[in-house]
Amino acid sequence: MADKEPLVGIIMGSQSDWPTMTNAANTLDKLEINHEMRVISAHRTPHRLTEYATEARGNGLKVLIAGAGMAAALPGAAAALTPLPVLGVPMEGKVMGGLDALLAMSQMPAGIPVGTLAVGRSGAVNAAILAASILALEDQGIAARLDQFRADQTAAIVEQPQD
Ligand code: RP5
Repeated sequence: MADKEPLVGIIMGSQSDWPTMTNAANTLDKLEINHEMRVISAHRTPHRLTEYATEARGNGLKVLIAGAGMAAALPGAAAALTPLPVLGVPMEGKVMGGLDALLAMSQMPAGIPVGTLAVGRSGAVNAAILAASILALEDQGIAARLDQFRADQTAAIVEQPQD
C-alpha cells in the first residue's frame, strides 16, 4: 500500500501512545486503507501540528485519527485547524485510567467537533472502523471490505462459551 496516497492520518501526542494507536493502524491495514502515522504534540510541537493539520486536506487526507492522553488537546486543536473529520482516541492514563483524557477530548465547544471514541485499544480499533465507514460512503471497494470485515467478525463469535 506504500505506493498509494494515504487517506487517513493517524496522529498521536507521544511515542508512548503508539502501543495503543498501533491498533488503529493494524485495523486500517486489515481493511486495506492507506494511512500515515505521525507523532505530533499539541503542546510540545505546536508548529508541527499547525503545519500538518492545515495541510492535511490539501495533501489528500480524508480523515484524521488523533490519540492523546492527559490534557488530550491534540484532537481538538487539530479539529480547529482542519475541516476534515477528526476522530479522537483517549489514552489510558496512569492517574484516572484515561477518564481525564476522555472528558477533556469529548468536551469540545460547539462549532469544532471531535468524534471521541472509547478509551484505549477499543477506541483505536473503532476509530479505524469509523474512518472506514466515512470513506466507504464514496468508495465501493472500501465499502465491500468493511462489509466483509463485519461479516467475518460476526462469524468469529462463538454461540456458547468455550472452556
Ligand atoms: C500526552 O501526554 C500524550 O498523548 C501522552 O498520552 C501523554 C504522556 O506523554 P509522555 O510523557 O509519555 O510523552 O500529550
